Amino acid sequence: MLTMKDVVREGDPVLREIAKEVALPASEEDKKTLQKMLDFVINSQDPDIAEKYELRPGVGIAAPQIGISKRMFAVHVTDEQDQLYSMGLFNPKIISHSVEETHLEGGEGCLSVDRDIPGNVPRYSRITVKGTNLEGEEVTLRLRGLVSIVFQHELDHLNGIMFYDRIEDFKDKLKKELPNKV
Ligand code: UDB
Ligand code: ZN
Repeated sequence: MLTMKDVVREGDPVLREIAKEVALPASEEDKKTLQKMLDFVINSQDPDIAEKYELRPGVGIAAPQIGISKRMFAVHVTDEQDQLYSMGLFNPKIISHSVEETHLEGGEGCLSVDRDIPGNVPRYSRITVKGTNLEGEEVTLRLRGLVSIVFQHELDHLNGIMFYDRIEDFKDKLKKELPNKV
């Protein structure tokens, strides 16, 4: 069973790598790993298990976060209409997205980041994602709201991007543009 000890933290170079495509059909080993990641997020949301193993209640985890630079992630998250998205995906890809952007009120955190980093993280409001699930089926998902933000956060991990890379730091921007004025 995966615990927080298995979660690599900020500063580990694996979090900055571009993860490699998973060869399909997925090997038994890759399926086992992805199922363990899904079990981790499910377990982390069970109050008794979370307390016993000191798990942070997570909604998603990407393979680089357990030190495996492969394009796969697991999510266990309920949308605003009470629909549960509980799945592992191999080689997920955004095939289209809205122009409109959104952000999580109160910013984002990350299982691999042990500090609070405030600021809005701009995300697409709506995305269409394609990938292959643990059953080996190709799936296409049209997502919005929290679920869409979780998928985008996990997809970023596969491309070496951390949520705070996307925070618009207006002060820093201003410093670069108007160094004499700040
Ligand atoms: C999380 N959970 O799992 F808006 F019901 C975060 C942690 C880092 C705080 C545990 C989270 O945001 N839960 C949440 C948010 C809501 C409503 C709700 C539960 N992740 C997963 C992660 O680090 N994956 O790599 C961070 C999230 C920030 C935005 C999406 C993923
Ligand atoms: Zn994260």
